[in-house]
Amino acid sequence: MSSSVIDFLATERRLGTHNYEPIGVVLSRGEGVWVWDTEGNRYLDCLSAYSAVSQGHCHPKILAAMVEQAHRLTLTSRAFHNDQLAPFYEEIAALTGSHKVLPMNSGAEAVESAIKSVRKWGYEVKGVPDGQAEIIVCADNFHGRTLGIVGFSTDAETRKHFGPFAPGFKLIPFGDAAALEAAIMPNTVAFLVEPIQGEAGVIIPPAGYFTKVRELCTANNVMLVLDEIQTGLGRTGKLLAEQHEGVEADVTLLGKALSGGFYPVSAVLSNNEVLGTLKPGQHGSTFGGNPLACAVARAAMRVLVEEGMIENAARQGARFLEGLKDIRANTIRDVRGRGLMLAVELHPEAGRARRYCDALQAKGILAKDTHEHTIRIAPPLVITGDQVDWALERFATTLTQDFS
Ligand code: IF1
Repeated sequence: MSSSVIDFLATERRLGTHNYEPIGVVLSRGEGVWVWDTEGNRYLDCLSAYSAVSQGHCHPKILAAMVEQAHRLTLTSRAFHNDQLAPFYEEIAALTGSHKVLPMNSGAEAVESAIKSVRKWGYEVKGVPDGQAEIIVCADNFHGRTLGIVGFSTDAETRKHFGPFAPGFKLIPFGDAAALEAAIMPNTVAFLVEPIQGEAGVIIPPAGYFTKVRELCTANNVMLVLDEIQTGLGRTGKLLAEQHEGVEADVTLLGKALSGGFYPVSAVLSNNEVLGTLKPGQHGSTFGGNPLACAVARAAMRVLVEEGMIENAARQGARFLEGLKDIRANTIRDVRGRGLMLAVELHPEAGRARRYCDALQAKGILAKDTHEHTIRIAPPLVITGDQVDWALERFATTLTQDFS
């Protein structure tokens, strides 16, 4: 490792908070599916910043929109109107079929905002006694890192020594509609769930699960809140993962690729019944709905659709999944995915997934492990068939490599 890389890492260790254990690479440039490190080595990015760079690194049209807007107006706060917010509302509502939009910044902020909104709806519309609203969530969920959210995490590392936590959440197993039915009580206001559990290791629910979930939520006047922050905007081969299930959420959360990786932009998408409960002064954010965020998000949504990225994710995702399934390696326990949201789960005796990610790095692929034994694979949605094949060759040699 060159001295400059060691300097970067030493400085990060000396001054930075050690809340990540990154793969040993210092990146300095990105373009499309490729990133380069400070030594000039090129890598195919199979993480896309956890699905935030779905449009490919430094997409020129999103960049141009950002630069153009940055020269004009970046932030006004919502104390004043700006000329990008209404067009952003129009375009995101048209794209997703939503009727009301709440613009926020990080994904966790969108999740927290949704929790506040459905609780308020519960008290003021459904008639739940004040302070008694319950929200059902799933084991192995990942919805962000704020105190409210980690309070209902089942991952010890995510919540250890951060308490005390807020009440009002009930845990059920993911993928089990009967458990949801049994958990719904008169004070239940919402079911908050990922269409596919990302951090848990790309866990896809049984066919028909969300159809039953939708029926149960409708029958019990419970808001279905789908966290599409990772699965949304084409990642699974459809605009929204809910479309694979043929259902419509009452509240949909977007983030990450909503900006193409240029800027923190998230949104809560719903209707007036839910978001209409938020009155002036009851919720907000300094940067939420700022003109720069809106201009970037408008461009990010535009290129996603105009450049056929969603269809490409379906096509190349199928190719990638088939190719992974064709790899004959006794290290592989399971291969799963939908669109370009894929994962390879290793047998525990194959060793930690991190070791395989390090080996992939040496072959020019950047991928990230999750929960010890799973390698998640999520390249930008602009990946070509040839690039998928190039990646598959390297996954095949790495997964059949003897690390003993
Ligand atoms: C980290 C995980 C992924 C998300 C879903 C909300 C959020 C996320 C489904 C919050 C964010 C990020 C957070 C980042 C790593 C990454 C992650 F490993 F943490 F779990 F993708 F799987 N809903 N996920 O995936 O959005 O506030 O981050 O904008 O915290 O390490 P955010």
